[in-house]
Amino acid sequence: MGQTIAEKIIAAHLVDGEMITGHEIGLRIDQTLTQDATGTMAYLEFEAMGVPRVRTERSLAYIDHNTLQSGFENADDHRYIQSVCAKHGIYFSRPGNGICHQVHYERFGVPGKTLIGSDSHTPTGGGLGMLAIGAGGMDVAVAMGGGAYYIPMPRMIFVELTGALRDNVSAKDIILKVLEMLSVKGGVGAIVEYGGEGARGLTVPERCTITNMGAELGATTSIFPSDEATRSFLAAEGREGDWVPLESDPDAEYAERYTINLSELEPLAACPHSPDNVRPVRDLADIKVDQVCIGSCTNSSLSDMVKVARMLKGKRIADGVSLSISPGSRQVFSMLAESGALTDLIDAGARILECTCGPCIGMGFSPKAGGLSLRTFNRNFLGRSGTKDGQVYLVSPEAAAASALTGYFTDPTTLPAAGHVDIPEKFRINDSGVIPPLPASEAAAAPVLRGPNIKPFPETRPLAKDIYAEAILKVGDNITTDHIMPAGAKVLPYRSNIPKISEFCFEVVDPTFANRAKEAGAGIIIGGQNYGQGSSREHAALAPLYLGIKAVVAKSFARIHAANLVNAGILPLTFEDPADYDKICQGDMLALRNVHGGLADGRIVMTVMQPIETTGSDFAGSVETSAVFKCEVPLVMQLAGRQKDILLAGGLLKYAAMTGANR
Ligand code: MIC
Ligand code: SF4
Repeated sequence: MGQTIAEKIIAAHLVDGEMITGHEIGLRIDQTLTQDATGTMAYLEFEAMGVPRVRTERSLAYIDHNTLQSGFENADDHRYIQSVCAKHGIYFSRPGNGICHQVHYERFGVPGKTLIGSDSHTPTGGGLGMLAIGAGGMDVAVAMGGGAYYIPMPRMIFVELTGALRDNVSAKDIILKVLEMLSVKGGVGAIVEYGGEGARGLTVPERCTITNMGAELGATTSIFPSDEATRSFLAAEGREGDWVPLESDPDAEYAERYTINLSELEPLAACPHSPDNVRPVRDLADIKVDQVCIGSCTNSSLSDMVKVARMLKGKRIADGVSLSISPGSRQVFSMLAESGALTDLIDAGARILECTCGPCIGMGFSPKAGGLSLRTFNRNFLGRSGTKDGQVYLVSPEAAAASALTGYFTDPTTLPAAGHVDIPEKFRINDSGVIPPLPASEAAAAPVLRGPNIKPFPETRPLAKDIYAEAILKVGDNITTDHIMPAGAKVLPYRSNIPKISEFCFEVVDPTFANRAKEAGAGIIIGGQNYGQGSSREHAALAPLYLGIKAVVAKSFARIHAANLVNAGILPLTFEDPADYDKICQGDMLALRNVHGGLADGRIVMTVMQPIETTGSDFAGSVETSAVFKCEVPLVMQLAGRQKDILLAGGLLKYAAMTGANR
């Protein structure tokens, strides 16, 4: 039987397991990346493993998420990461050098290689024909130490692109269409491969827009063939030698197939507060816009920026709009400057921000109260912009530029065409923003520099035999890691300080949660479908761990978050019958007995008790609580054997130390 592109790369990197859909497989990892917001933890974990030098072909640490440095905390994190990199064989991309995913595909990504990154948009590299997967920091730490990376073998989805994009319709509209078709859950457990005539006509940066936002489908990753377009992109980056051809076999089998005719596609927008809440831009026409943000790892390539500059050239943005532009990398920024396009953007009234994530993760540029913000980004989750009632819509750069000009939602196909932007013959190459590690001979003596904000990661514990805990929080479907562990300018400085950051846990959902959980000492969270979608941040597991959360019971989980829970030693459980979700109320007392036996069986029955308040018999009339039996709820533990062992050991780091999994 023929193979898909992903199956070929998996087969070439398989070190454990069989390629049977749903079965756990272990992959050899060629490259890793981290960013600063997840990187400090990942490197603390890597240090704890005691491996002197990374064992990958190439590992990089990017500083791109938190560069505000309002206080010593971020600067300390940057310095810590830089010193770890120098010592342990990791390349360090300085703040201002660009957003990790953009810089990585420009300068380091290689078709056919495996990459894992402690950021959920690592699949961006799939636009270059890499098998690029987002992971938790601990998994990245283990991979840096030479250990395998484990995932359930994904099913294969094929999206055939036919026809060609019309003027001012763009790659962003393709992925928004896929999100409309498949939803934020449609890609869970799958790799999405793109092909067909329409795919061949897309440049690498356009492909990377699509693979980037495949993360919002919940997909393990997305991938394009490595073809002539890939070769010319790499040649323009001075890296033609990295090119290898890659395509699926004609008789490759896919679990699902979809077709999108690009000629019929129109500009789309994802409406608040979910990337799959997609509507045509023309339906939203005439809604007033307060701010427009262009950039992020989805849409900050040179061609994205040049198109915007062409549309804005000689014009002025509307008085009621504030426009920010964050070029994706120093390469993009310097080429915009050199070509004069930057002047067109500045003259039109744009505010030029650093080459970082910026507003995408709420690092400044939050909209006004209730403000409507049009963004070329990939996520519009509640509160992520930094303004709780901000209304964030996700659009293409063309729709963003058109709307910035008019001050209202504007279908860009009603304006003159921005035209196609070809890949230049040569990009401007300047790698001075990437600092290589010290040679091994000097590394041993090099110090690791820690500031006072850098605290050790919380103690994980071997899985308890019995768990008795309160249903400390009950939440609905599609809870994102932005709900669990918010980001933004106020919280990000504490990414290396779990005790402090845990104070913000679930803040947007229930500001009393952190205190209640800590006081209770033990808690279980009840969730709906797709619990933990979004970011790879393991803080969404480590903060609950610190607050005493023992298990999360949900209708279903997002892949990276479920893995992070296991890595932190928290039990992820799913309802055998999703209707049982309705039987549990926040505040109920829950009992899981003989958890180890349940783990072995893959199933456990949870006893639910309802607390009742009884007035105590003492003279003070104090209130006491006792509980009465309510029901029993069967739960499933959908875990691979290795994950069970990780839980029993008390998390991935302890497991790796016991088994030498990182050796
Ligand atoms: C995101 O887009 O949500 C982030 C911020 O890049 C996260 C990583 C993080 O929380 O640090 C992600 O996507 O994994
Ligand atoms: Fe940064 Fe936003 Fe991309 Fe996350 S999605 S890596 S915050 S630009």
